[in-house]
Amino acid sequence: MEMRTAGTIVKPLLNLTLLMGLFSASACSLILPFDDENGPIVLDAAPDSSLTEQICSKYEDNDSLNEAHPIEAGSFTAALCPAGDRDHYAFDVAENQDLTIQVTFENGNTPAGDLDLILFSQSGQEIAQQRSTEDEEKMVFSDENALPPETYILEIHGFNEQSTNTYTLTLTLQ
Ligand SMILES: [Ca+2]
Ligand SMILES: [Ca+2]
Repeated sequence: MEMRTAGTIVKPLLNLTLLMGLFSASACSLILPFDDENGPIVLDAAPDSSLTEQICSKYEDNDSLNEAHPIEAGSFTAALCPAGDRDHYAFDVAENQDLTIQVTFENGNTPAGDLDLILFSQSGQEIAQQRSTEDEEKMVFSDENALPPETYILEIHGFNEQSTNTYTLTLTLQ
């Protein structure tokens, strides 16, 4: 009789353990929808298919001020990729010359695609920054704001270390 009593005590405990197992299993499945919600964010952050190896390597290596790729007035398309890339371009401004720097791209309203600018002097001193959430970043130095004649270095970088994008840089000197 004592053994049976003991048995009836053990069985409910086992059943309780099973129930707890089922509960925790269902609790685990409740976590999955959160993973699904994170999914679209990762998809948005993924670089688009236009980021080919060819355009990612254009004018590289140019990740530091010392490696700035020399350019002249005109327009070209390059890209910030892979993630964490920084592009530097060096150009000369002559006496009494107005300078306009225009960088256009798409998805500037998302961290994944937003690009920003910094202009440095040749010695590496920061002159100006341009950061918006538009699909265009523009710097204008004209008339009383014209820059002294010198070599300048433009840095194009992402909003964060995950930002990648193609861009068109137009440099106007007149
Ligand atoms: Ca690049
Ligand atoms: Ca680069």
